Amino acid sequence: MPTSWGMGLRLGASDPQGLDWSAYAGLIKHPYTIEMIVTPDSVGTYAKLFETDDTMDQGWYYRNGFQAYPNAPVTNSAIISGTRHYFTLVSKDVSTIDVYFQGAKIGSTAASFIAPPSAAVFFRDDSFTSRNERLSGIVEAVRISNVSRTPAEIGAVQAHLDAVFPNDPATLALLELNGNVLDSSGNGRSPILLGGTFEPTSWGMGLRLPNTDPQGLDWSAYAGFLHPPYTIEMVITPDSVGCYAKIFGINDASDQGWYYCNGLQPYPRGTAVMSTGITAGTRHYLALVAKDVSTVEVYFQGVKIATTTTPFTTPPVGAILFRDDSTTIRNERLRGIVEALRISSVSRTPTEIAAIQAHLATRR
Ligand SMILES: [Ca+2]
Ligand SMILES: [Ca+2]
Ligand SMILES: [Ca+2]
Repeated sequence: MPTSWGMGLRLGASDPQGLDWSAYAGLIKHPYTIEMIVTPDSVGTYAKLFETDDTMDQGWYYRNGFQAYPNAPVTNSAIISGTRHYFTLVSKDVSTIDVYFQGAKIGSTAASFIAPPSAAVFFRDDSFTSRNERLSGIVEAVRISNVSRTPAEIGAVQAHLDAVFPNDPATLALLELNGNVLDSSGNGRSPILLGGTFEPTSWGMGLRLPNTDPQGLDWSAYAGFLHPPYTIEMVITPDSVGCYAKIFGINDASDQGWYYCNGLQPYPRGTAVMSTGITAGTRHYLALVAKDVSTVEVYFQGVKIATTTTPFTTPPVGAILFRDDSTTIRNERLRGIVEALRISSVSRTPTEIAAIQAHLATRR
């Protein structure tokens, strides 16, 4: 069925289910790594992930965590149903594995088998328990490797899974904000972090604005790129959308810029952009698509809601995000969390913007 990464294998309705890779089980010898991306419907009772003998109860299960039965479970409070799990099982020797969850190591355990195993069956319960310990959920992808994947490699896969925006040659800067403000486009255009902290979100991490000054990001070193065509895309969950909360400014001492003000306010030159969906406490995907030096199209949740006037002369002299200016005593302060930001050298198309919204919609 369709998933945020193409399609996945839906399991749980009946037996037989799962995948039999036994023809190649002999390849699973130390060092090996097995990675799987699973969104389970339940993690509470036994749900089998991997076995090396279809008649035996031994193997890997969900059981309020990850369990290489009959060994003690490796628990983690984030292993819950209905969310996507990236598990990485890395061999330490022929009978022991390190367990990684969402890109980070959460424990080590005996592996339930001595590598290489005689069989390799994924996502099917054994006949010993009458095939009742059945995984229900969606499997997104599986990778089996003949090396011990490194923490850096595993972290990179997780970062890929958590990416809101794809990277491409038109990307000027790409900030996923998953614990840092590094530009992951490869262009090296990271902003200065003026203030904020990082906290877990459904797409990795986001920048929590502290509601004290200084806060936000300073991208002024690259403001000269903001000459049409360009697009600024932001994913923000604001605590308030009341007047005024600054999103983007051109100068630390200038009141001009983009604000929340019930809707969006391109102050002082444009007209307010209103949408009933622009409310506090919900995640907003905003795309500001510059068409020419004075015209900007505003997209909200993947849909164009207005065409208005750019509130400043382009290119701006600076580019300060999520911090109010000194003119209004820094009181027009945005509160909330910023999930990701992309700045592009093109006018992103309605199709591109709708695709980002569809991708975002796969996680609340
Ligand atoms: Ca079983
Ligand atoms: Ca202001
Ligand atoms: Ca993020």
